[in-house]
Amino acid sequence: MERPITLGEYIVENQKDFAYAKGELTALLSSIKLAGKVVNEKINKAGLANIIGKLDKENVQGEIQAKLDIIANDVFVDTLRNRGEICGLASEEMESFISFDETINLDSKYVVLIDPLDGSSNIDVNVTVGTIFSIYRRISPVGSPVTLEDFLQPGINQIAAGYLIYGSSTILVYTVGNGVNGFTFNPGVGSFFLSHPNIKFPDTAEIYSVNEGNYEHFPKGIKKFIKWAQLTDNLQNTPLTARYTGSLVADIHRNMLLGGIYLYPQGSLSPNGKLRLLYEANPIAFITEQAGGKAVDGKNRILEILPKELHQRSPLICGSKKLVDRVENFIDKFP
Ligand code: AHM
Ligand code: MG
Repeated sequence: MERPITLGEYIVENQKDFAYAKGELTALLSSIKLAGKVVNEKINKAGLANIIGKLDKENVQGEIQAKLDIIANDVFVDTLRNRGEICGLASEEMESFISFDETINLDSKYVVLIDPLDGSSNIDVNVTVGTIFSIYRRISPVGSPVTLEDFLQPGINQIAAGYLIYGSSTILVYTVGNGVNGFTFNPGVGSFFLSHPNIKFPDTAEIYSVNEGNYEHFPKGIKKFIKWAQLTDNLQNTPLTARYTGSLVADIHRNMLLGGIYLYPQGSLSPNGKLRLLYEANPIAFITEQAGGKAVDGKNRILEILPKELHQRSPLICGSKKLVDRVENFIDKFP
């Protein structure tokens, strides 16, 4: 039997494949791994530690924050600040970005964008949640405080992106632009082990994931796609299977392993969709493309959208290429 490879070993062994083959990025991924372990531990104990439930506070987008949202945000911010590999961070949970200029981190080249706890409305009912991250090279000169433009980069500039999925197992999935790999956490040993090498969307694509409660508010092309998915003369000759958890990471992870499509389109209830371009759509689009899939907003490739603000929303249609192509055809035909 082959010796299992830990995430730490894998990162070091594959350093040469990184776009910027320096130890800094390796160290940064290790810090994300460390923060992920801490958050994982807190999620596992949430029901015991009285940290489920909501706070009286709203985040910058007017959404009620759960206690674990804030805890997860603090864990990632503190870990990444203390370890010194990045010069700035922006989070879905914080109004503005942070510049780590009070520390030595100004010499770093990288910024991180993060959704520390995605799908947090699922926490109280013990359903899977996730953390989503992406890493960019700063645009402003090294040695100066970071600026907004360091964060408002199109997704094609991502150096790395990934997610942690806190499900029946905890898995860290990431890409540095040469494929996607997944590592399952062994809590007994305290390490992540390579369990899903070179993830690719399978040829079969049998699942669609969308909040169908919003059906009446969707554009015509999306409605046509959903009806087509339910017919027996679609690509599969059998209706597609509907699966939707309300946790983006869970829906994306399943669809990437089994073949399928995730849709959060724009509609009359949410004219720009719901998901955040920088913290959710871009990293998921990078991973999806690296796994052989496709991610669009209905008109444009997600990774080519030029962001204008930190908390910008975007529709997201992403998954197996042939299903995303099919949605685009319906949108063209039924504008
Ligand atoms: P969050 O970042 O506030 O958790 O919101 C994002 C989540 C996604 O994980 C999920 O796909 C989507 O919102 C579900 O939204 P809805 O409940 O409108 O279907
Ligand atoms: Mg989120």
